[in-house]
Amino acid sequence: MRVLTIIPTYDEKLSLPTTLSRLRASVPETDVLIVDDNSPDGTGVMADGYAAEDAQVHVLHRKGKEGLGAAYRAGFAWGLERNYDVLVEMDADGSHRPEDLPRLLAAVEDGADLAVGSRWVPGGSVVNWPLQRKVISRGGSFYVRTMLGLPYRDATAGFKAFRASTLRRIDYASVQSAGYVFQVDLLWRTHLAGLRVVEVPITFVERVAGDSKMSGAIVAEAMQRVTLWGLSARARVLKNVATSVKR
Ligand SMILES: Nc1nc2c(ncn2[C@@H]2O[C@H](COP(=O)(O)OP(=O)(O)O)[C@@H](O)[C@H]2O)c(=O)[nH]1
Ligand SMILES: [Mg+2]
Repeated sequence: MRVLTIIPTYDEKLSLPTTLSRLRASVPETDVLIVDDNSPDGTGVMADGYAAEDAQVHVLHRKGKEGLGAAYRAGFAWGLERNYDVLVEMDADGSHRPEDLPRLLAAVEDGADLAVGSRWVPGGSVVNWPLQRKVISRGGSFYVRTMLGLPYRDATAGFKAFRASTLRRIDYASVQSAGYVFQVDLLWRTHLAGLRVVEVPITFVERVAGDSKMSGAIVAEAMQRVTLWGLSARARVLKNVATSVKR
């Protein structure tokens, strides 16, 4: 399996060096693509330095901050064009431990179409999160599961390993979501396509350096979209029932 790990960055100069060296040590066979949105702190320049030293590290420079969804869409396109078999999503800030990646990749090798690094299955956990973030994440996952009828515990997870065929099948390029709801969108599409999703327990460690890019606008976008998807799925079911009753 040729694996590409995609790391989106916005002002991650303090975290990138550690994350990258841990990743190269834990999974030496993976190529790496850093997708930088022209970080004001110079993360992109730093990434170019790593790419110059290491043939397995690549950088995709984007003009400005367009959100996580746009960064990943560009990263997926880059990787699929180059025929990688597995495309991994991983945060730059150390929250997704590179040491957990081998277990995600093993799940894909065992037949998963999508392996999700999950905080909320037995064996999974979160370290150093304030209560507020825990409530947002668990509440968000609960809302998503209920609205969309998803059977997964961690519906907003961002540490994922996709089989290339999964991304092609779900037409990832047509995903409109900008912020973190992008992750829900991908999971929902994978589920609707009837593909095999496996949750792998991970330990999520809150960043020790730099600032979170999470914002009220990101949460609002997520709530809005999930509600809309859930309601339209219900409307479709009702319409089908009405049609079959008429017959
Ligand atoms: N390229 C790019 N990366 C982003 C953007 N927003 C967030 N990220 C990256 O996405 C990852 C997760 O963001 P983070 O701020 O840690 O979110 P949190 O963990 O939910 O607090 C980090 O690697 C960020 O640098 C963006 O607009 N563009
Ligand atoms: Mg983070």
